[in-house]
Amino acid sequence: MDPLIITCAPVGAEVRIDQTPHLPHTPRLLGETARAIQAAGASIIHVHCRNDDGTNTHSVERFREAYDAIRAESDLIVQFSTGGAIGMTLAERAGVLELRPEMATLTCGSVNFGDDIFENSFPIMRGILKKMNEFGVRPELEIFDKGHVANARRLARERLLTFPQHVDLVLGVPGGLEATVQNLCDLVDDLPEGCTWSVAGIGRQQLPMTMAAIAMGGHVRVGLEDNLFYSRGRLAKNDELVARVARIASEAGRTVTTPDQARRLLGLPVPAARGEPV
Ligand code: KMH
Ligand code: ZN
Repeated sequence: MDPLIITCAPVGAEVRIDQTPHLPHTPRLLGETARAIQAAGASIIHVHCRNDDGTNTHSVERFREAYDAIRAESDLIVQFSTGGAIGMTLAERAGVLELRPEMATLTCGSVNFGDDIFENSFPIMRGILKKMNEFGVRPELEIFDKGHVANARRLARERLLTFPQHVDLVLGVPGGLEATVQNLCDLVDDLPEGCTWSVAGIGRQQLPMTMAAIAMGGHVRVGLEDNLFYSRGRLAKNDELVARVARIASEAGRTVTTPDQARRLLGLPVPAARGEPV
């Protein structure tokens, strides 16, 4: 099996700052988190931004500050969210792509999201992909439900996307596909040839989905975006969630990637400044 790529999603858009003292809601805190999660074994950081008061923002300026802070503290692959928060417009969600992060998410279809709807109509997905293609940003395909894989194939037929790609299977969102090993296997079977994949299990499903992915040869996403708790009643820190994945992987005989090893596995350029082939 390939070494394990750990993605950390440390912020998200749904967790409130009064729910946990561990949410890195400012660029400075994101920089500190980047350093800590890389030391713990993460290779990719999935970025959402907040204002100082904890409210959501997708302002280009705030993302620029966050990007600079993460870059100053780590070599992590920086993956921007284009999902943002429920209700953001296409222009807001796609605007941050002008900063040319190495990766950004593309959610491949609409999905019920608790009592809300996370809207990803074909016009929205096309709009995001056009900006990704314009700015040379690699998508990570976010799959919340079975039909989302078919939607991604349709976007490929429209020549807005090529395969293989890296895919994140987000399981256990209230309204999306449930986090079961059977569902995970079905989705993985359905992915286009050559795709790499990780799984994000929501809430208490984070740990079992992590273990399944490690055993199956997939990759793993953890972080406070998906799960607030380390164990029952005990709030998690992002770096300790990452460290736990690395420990379990090690017990199972899988090493974790460095960020540059992850870049090679995903076919992303390795920065020449580190003496690696581009
Ligand atoms: N916050 C969710 C509505 C993404 O980052 O691209 C969307 C989300 C997906 O988190
Ligand atoms: Zn996200």
